Amino acid sequence: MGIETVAVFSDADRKAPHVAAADYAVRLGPPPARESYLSVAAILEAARKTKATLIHPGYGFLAENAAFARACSDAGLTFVGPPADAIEAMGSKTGSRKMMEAAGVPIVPGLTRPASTAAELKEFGRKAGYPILLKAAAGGGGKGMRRVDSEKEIEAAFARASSEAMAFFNDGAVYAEKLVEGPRHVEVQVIADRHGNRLAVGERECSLQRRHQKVVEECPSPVVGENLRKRICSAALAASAAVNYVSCGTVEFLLSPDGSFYFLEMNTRLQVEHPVTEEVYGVDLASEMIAIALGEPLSWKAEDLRPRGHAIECRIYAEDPSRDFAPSPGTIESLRLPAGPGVRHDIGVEQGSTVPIDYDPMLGKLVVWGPDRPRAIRRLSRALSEYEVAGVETTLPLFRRLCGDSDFQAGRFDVQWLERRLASGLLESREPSDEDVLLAAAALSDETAPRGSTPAEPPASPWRRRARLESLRGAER
Ligand code: MV4
Repeated sequence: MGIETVAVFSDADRKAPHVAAADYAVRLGPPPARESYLSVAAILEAARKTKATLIHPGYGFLAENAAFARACSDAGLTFVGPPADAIEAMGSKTGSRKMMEAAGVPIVPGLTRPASTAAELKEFGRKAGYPILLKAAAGGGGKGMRRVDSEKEIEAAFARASSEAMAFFNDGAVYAEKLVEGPRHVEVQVIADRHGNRLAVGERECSLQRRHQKVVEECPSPVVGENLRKRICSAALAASAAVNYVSCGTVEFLLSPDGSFYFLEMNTRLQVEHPVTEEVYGVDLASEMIAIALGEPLSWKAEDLRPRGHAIECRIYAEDPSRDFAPSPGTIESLRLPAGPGVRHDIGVEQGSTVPIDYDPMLGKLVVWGPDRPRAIRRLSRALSEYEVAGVETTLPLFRRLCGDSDFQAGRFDVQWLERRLASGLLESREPSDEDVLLAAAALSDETAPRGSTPAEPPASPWRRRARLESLRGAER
């Protein structure tokens, strides 16, 4: 865009690639986020010192903080994101449900205001039928959520949900919804400019989650056809119009196995998984967001937005899947990235980078595009087999296993599938083949080879193994 950039960094990120990539860089403070990336004063001071005019908040930290958006405007800076009022309106679950109902956007049957007594919840349970779900009104991310299967559990569930909501959000308000069984998480990308133009850029499938953290995202959803896409996109546009939304945003829906969908919440920011939409729709959401903030009209029309092929994103974390996803901080000793057509890396580290314990340990995202879903999976599988990270454990082995899973290949999963599949041994070794047995025997008879059981990842192809053997023989000669 020809715009000079200023990176901000904490002491933990002084050597991070984004610092070197930007035209200027400003230190915010020590590693704790409160004193650096979450410090509004430090960020505004960095902008003042460098005479910045725009601030892009990214997708963490202050990205959905209405007070920060206002502080930017008050300081004469352009916040690259939605109006503070839209952030606020979507911040309350009960408040946003009420607005969505009024705007004709389907919401999960349930209350649109917090329950003040257990009796109100019982009345809803009797009317709607069990199971129901208690949720924190201020919540999100599944915190303070509680399933209730019968009236006799209400009192205890209400007390626990309420105290959990208090602990997490400093707001004990709780409401109830009918439980949707076996749902998928499907979300719609919306974008709007300051001139009243508003577009939906298709949906993303985000059902593959663990502890309410997305792990793999796709565009399009394998279960959304043209008809459903039209309906869910028009619901998302109505949702964003109801709060006068401007900029990039995402409307999350629960998609029931019976084909009905319900508004869950709206994320008033650019999301981590936006690249899959960019790959399939051929757009650049981040630069469009900046253009919108500068007052420009949307650069595409609805007719320009046609999905092409299929994209899949894997979130690569410095976590050890074989140890219940324990964080694995340390130094990236070596890094080899796969390349080729349809392979994209959005990555924040390089060889020699340290992964601090201070922040979310996402190293980067591998995004693969293919002409259709089966070919995107094959390309992903090949890219994963070439991807090498040494020095820290990563979630790569999980993705390698996933590519070989028949439910994943068939697109047959709901929001709980990944956790169930991890519990049923997704990461464990398969039945060893004859070849595996021979290799294990060879390893046992070799004093220098590491002892161990069957490899936890699919074996390399016989061709590759042969090539490695050949090269070892060559080294001996
Ligand atoms: C639900 C639900 C089933 N029925 N609401 C979890 C986080 C929050 N954003 C909404 N969540 C859910 N709400 C009703 N009425 C199931 C979930 C849910 C879920 C939703 C999206 C992605 C992953 C999830 C994992 C477990 C439960």
